[in-house]
This record gives sequence, structure tokens and C-alpha cells, in this order.
Amino acid sequence: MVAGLKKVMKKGLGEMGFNKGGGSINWFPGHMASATRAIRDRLKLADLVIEVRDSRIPISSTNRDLQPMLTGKRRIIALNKKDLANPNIMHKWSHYFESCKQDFLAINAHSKNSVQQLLELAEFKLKEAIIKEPTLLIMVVGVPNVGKSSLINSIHQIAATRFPIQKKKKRATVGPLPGVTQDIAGYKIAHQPSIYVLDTPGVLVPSIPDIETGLKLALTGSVKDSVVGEERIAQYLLAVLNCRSTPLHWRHINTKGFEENTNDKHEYNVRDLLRNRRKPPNLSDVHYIEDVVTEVQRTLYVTLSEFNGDLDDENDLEVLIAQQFEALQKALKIPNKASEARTMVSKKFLTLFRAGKLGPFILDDVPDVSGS
Ligand SMILES: Nc1nc2c(ncn2[C@@H]2O[C@H](COP(=O)(O)OP(=O)(O)OP(=O)(O)O)[C@@H](O)[C@H]2O)c(=O)[nH]1
Ligand SMILES: [Mg+2]
Repeated sequence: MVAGLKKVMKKGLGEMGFNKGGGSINWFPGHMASATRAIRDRLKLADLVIEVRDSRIPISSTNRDLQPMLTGKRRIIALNKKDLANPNIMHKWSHYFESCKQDFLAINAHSKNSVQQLLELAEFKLKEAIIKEPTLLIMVVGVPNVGKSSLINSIHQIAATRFPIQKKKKRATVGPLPGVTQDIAGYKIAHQPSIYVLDTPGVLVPSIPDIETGLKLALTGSVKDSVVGEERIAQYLLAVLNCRSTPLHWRHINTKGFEENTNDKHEYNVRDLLRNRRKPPNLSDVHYIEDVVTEVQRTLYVTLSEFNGDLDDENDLEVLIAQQFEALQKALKIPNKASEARTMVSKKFLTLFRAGKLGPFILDDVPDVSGS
């Protein structure tokens, strides 16, 4: 199955390379080179590093260039966004990290409980230093958009309940696109000893040798969509879902409820998923999001189950993906004539995936550590 996926990726991406000088695509923004240098400098001083990765891609969200420095430090790998990752497969990753003797924790940066557990592990790792040192530095590093600043805000919030921090509490800026944090900033979370956590800009390596790693980073939002193009990312997502037969698990989807609602004229925009997180959701919006998800899943189930080709064959897989783009256009009610229809389909489809509406996923395979 994977053979078709690999060929489709190569064909779809053509000559595109994930490297600094590759074509006209500037995917390694200028600030990243200087940020990487600044992070390296500060790492020398750090007493503990929390390396944040994305739970959906525990290996692909590694910054390989920083690894030699990180392995020489007290380090915790925080696999963030665990709410978006398949918990059954996460168990296998737990075994993997344990077998590597690497301290790690799967977390959700928005959950106080989860962050509390991470803080307990950090405190445990620092217990000797806490007795000796008057000041300690914890650095939070990772590729863009994995949730470093969200984690810092949660840590800071928990710290504020333990001791009065500053008069006016600083908050790290958080956002759905990569590249939000551009400067290193410190947040005091304890005194006696004084403990500071440093938020850092997300940094990637200047060259990603493997196309699939680049696509996974794009799919999970570490690389800007405009760099790879929404269509390519959506095509990759469809290829992954088909090759894993995921849509066949959606055969139970009840189409009846959807058909009953199709006459309703309510306008629904998938982008609304990302807005107004704090506002309680309007019940009718919730129903419409559910309807859209149902219809997308049903569409992918029908197209895959009726497909007679060979998913190992790149051409067959491409035909299926083309059919699915057309079917999704109808499912998402994008007008036939829209010149940007494929881009619109891709954007909406990606938004659903990224919000976890298509279910939890882990895209990386657990490395084989049996030594065979
Ligand atoms: N579902 C989910 N979303 C999260 C979680 N943590 C952060 N996010 C979201 O992920 C997006 C990126 O979060 P940030 O905290 O800005 O990520 P960052 O690593 O600081 O990003 P850069 O500063 O660009 O490197 C935001 O939309 C957050 O709300 C999590 O545990 N689960
Ligand atoms: Mg940030």
C-alpha cells in the first residue's frame, strides 16, 4: 500500500525540495536562522529543556539540528496536542520512548491536569539543582506551531496560583499559524530558587531531506500552507487515509440524519471552527459542523469502497484522489464553477483534519527497536 503513496508524493511534488534555496519557495523564513543561533546560545545555560513535539508526528516534529545539544542536557520530550492523537497508538509510542530511556509525557497544553503532570516531572528532574542553585532556567523549544507558547501560558497560570508572580501577568502570544513567536522571552514561575521558563520561536532545519517529513509538518501546521500549497497537502492527506483504509471504518456513518437537514439554508463556514473558542458554541453551529463531518466521511467511504483499482499503483491512487476531490466539492457545497474550487475543498478538508474532526491520528510509524 505504501508504495502507491510514496510514488504519488514524488509525482505530486515534482521538483519541489524542502530546502532553503529550493526554487522560488522560501520556506525557511529569515528569522529562523538567527533564532536557531540564539536558541543554541541560551541552551548552554539551560538547566532543563522541554522539547515540545506534535503527538501526531513524534519523530517528524524533531528538529534534527538541535538534537546533539538537546541530548546532552536534562530533557523532557512533551508530545503535545495529545487530544488530536490516536490514544491506542500513543501507547506504542510510550513503549518506544521508555525503551530509549527518554523522559517524555504526552500532554494537552490546554489541560491544567496535563501541564501539572509535566511540571511534576520537571521538578523531579531538577530536584538536585533546586537545592543548590539560586536561579534555574527551563527552556521550551520545538518546531513551529507545536504549542510551546500555549504550554508556557498554562505553566505560568499554574505558577500564579502558587506565588504572586508579577503585578501584571505577561501572556505569550498564541496563534493557529506557524511563526507566531519571533523572540525569546522569559517568564518567572517560582522564587527561592527563582525559576524562569523561556519561550522560544519555533525553528525548523534549513533542509528537510525527506519529502514525507515535510508533508507531515505541513499537514500538522508547522510549515505554512502557502509553502507547499493546500492542494498538495490535502492530496497527501487523502493518500494517507486511503492507504490506511481509514474511510472504510466510517461505513457506520448514518446518512439519514444528514439527508433530513440538507434543505436547511444555514450558511456554514469551516473556518468558524477556529474562531471564538471561548464563546459557548451555538447549538445549530455544532449540528452543522457535525453534518459537514458526516458528509465528508460518508463521501470518502463511498468513493473508496466503490474503487476497483489498486492502491499500490500510483496512477490508480491518483484517479481515486481526483474522484474524491470532486465528491468532496459537492459534499462541502462548493459551487461547480468556483475557479479556486480545489483550493477551497483543500482548505476546508484540512481545517476539519486539523481540528480533529476526522478523528485522532498518528502519522509517524513507531520505529522498530527490536534490533532486528
Ligand atoms: N488541539 C490542541 N491544540 C493546541 C494544543 N496546544 C496548542 N494548541 C493550538 O496550537 C496552535 C499553536 O499554538 P502556539 O502555542 O502558538 O504554538 P507555538 O509552538 O508557540 O508556535 P510558534 O510560536 O509559531 O512556534 C494554537 O492554535 C493553539 O491553540 C493542544 O494541546 N491541543
Ligand atoms: Mg509561540
